[in-house]
Amino acid sequence: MNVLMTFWEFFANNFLKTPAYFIGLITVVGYILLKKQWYEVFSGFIKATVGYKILLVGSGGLSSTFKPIISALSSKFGIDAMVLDTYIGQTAAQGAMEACGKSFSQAMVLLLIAFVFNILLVKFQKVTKMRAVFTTGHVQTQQATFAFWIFFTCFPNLADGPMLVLMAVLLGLYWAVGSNLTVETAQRLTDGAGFCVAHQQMFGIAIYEALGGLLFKSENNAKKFEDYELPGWLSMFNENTVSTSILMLLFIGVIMVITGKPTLAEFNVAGSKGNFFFCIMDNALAFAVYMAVLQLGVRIFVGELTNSFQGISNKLLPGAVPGLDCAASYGFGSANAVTFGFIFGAIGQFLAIGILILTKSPVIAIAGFVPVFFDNATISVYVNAKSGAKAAMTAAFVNGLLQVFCSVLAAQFFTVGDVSVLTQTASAKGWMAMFDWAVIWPAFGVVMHYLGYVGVALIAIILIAIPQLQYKADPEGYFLCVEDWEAYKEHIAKK
Ligand code: ASC
Repeated sequence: MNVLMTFWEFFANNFLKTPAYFIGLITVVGYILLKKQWYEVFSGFIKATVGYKILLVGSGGLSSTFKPIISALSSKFGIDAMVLDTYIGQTAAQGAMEACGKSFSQAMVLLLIAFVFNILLVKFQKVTKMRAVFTTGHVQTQQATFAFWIFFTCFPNLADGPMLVLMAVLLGLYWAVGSNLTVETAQRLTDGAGFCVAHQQMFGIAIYEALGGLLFKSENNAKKFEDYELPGWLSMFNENTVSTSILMLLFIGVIMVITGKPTLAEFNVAGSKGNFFFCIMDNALAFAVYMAVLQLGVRIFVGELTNSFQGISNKLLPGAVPGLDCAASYGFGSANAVTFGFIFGAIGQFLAIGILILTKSPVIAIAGFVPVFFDNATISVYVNAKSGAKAAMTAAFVNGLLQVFCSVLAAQFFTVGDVSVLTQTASAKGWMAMFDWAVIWPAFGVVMHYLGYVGVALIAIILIAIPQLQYKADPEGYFLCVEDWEAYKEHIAKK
């Protein structure tokens, strides 16, 4: 048992929690199974890992540039509140767990069992119809901690062993079913790049896409961001780098002017000690820079991963698809969808926070960059591809509202005695305000809170049924979609 735990800790710390090496490892295993030459395996590892690390430079750069600006804006208004952020949310949930005598390593064991369960569900996909394996370890760590907290508040007296098993069943199902839900749409967006989404808004993508299809035009009739051909001087907006930069100059510029130079300097915003105009320009233009970096990284690693994954999906896990970080999707589709998703999501969040303040809500939330940007941009990219630009902007705006309102309610609802994610030190009051964790998991929690074990069974049954229904809708195309994208396209055209 000890040897197993030591191995797991090594694996979790060096591979699972650092997706760049995990993706590299998958590439190596895949190419070995495909019996490639050693130098092809080696160069595959380098390209997959370096490509992923470049993606991280892009997404990390976005976070490190805009996080302090958003924090400075909140502090300008003297708001002491819980932060809507995945990392602060995780710290808060961990603090709450520890206050109740549970340890973080229990969440890591939960992660292990749920991950193995995810793989088993895919292994038996003939029965389960689940095709996707989660590979986004840093997100899985956050989710394991959060799932632990939500579940524990519903069954505080359950012994550790049974609790871990029940939690792992739900979390493993959530990973397998959620990422499986995004297979078709990710294949459509990327024209068969061979991955799906393994992040924090997988149900969100499916729900907003379905609503977009109902309320807006769909597929070929919808006007997407990339379809707008602007005339005359406006044509400069047709170029992504230009449009992104101008939009960010306006949006971030307004935020920075409202916040003011002294507050920005307090939060060490880059350039805030120099000329204010250039400080604004520097930060706003950084958006276009990091987006370009991120997309370069995606282009480098996705091809490698897809090719090598055929080894895994031929030999180890037939018909499996790797689930990737949401940022991998930004390498495809319209870059303007990313920018507008961010802006409209932020407007929704700011409006919701304003309403909380005006109505004197007992809990006030402040925006954190990860949910405002990554959640809304991802939803916008997918909704744009399906139902066009208007649907994408609407979805991001509505999502911004939900992120705030639902997180505030959830943070207050899930308590054990007087411990909650709000009772920690001020630096760690938070909730993971990504769609699935602001809406779907709290909904699971409410069901479990009121129905107990019946609720757990009910959620498991619903999750198990989802891929079955997807399969039923198109039994011929369902596995073809991942096995042979070109043949799938022909199949869909015939239908
Ligand atoms: C998250 C989280 C991040 C980002 C990143 C996006 O949920 O914790 O660091 O999104 O995965 O690329």
